[in-house]
Amino acid sequence: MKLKQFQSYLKKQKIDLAILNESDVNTTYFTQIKPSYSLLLIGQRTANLYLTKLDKIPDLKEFKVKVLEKGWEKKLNKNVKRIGLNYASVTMNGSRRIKRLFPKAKFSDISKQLNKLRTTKTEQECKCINQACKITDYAFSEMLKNIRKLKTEQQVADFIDRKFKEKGAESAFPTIVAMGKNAAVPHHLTSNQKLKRGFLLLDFGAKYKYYCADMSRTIFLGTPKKQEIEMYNLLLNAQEQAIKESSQVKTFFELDQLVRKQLGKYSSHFIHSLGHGLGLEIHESPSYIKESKQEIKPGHVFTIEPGVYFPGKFGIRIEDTVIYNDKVKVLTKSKKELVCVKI
Ligand SMILES: [Mn+2]
Repeated sequence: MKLKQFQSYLKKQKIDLAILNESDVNTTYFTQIKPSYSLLLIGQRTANLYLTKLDKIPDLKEFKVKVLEKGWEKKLNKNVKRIGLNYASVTMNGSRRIKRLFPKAKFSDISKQLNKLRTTKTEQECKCINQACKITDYAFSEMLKNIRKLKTEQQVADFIDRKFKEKGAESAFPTIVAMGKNAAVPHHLTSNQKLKRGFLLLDFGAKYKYYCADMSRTIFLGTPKKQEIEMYNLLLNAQEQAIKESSQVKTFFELDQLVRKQLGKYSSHFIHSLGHGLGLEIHESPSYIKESKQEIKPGHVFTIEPGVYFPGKFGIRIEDTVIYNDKVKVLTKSKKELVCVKI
């Protein structure tokens, strides 16, 4: 992904070599593989991927793949003057080791550039994210068909995770299933709580070919009261309004503010930001926070997920993964009208 673009950045910045360490997700970005251990060395005209003997040696078009054997470092060109490191990922130990390999080199931070590349998704990335979203929709509809057989939060989560695996995917993050007052905690840890009357919040997403989807739906077990229906619809309207008006605003923060306005007196119960970018990671650029001043641009993939939380009582969140081109296209297509399940 975007190797040439990154190499021209290195040239412009007079960085001779960028080194990505073993756990850097950007190695997967450039190579579209995920070795168990690797070092990626990208020069202005070279790209070498070092692997251990433990992984299958892949056939990559844009990369020379080499094995980390004893003395591998002796073959490195020690004359590099400037090295780019991802300060957001490299550890103290890792950077010390690199400095020992290249004692004369100076170091620069390339983390901002890596984020910038990844913020605008390529067509191939969009395909993977779209597929991850489809699998997420599938898992949800299968779960709804089977919910009366499921007895606890954990059983619901396990069911969803199994459906991901069935489709060659995995969970992008631990599936959240939160019953009743548990849903007032936005990141509730799924437990053995029995299902009972009330709102049931589900927040889950498949990861397909390393790319994430993220969706939340809140359903009702039993028959909701008028007040409960009203609260749900208030939130749903705010979420759909945000989708509609995303092309009318400039920045992510403005979109966030729009939803708060819409929620009126309940906006104090909306205790997190409107969403986040996602791709290889479940949380990545772009960001909704005010300080980021990030504009909504074509190729951005992000979530729109307002929520309202009433401690000790219940919580509701409705979330879609979307892509922006000239307007927002919703990739998670599960229906959002309140689903009520007889218990
Ligand atoms: Mn999310």
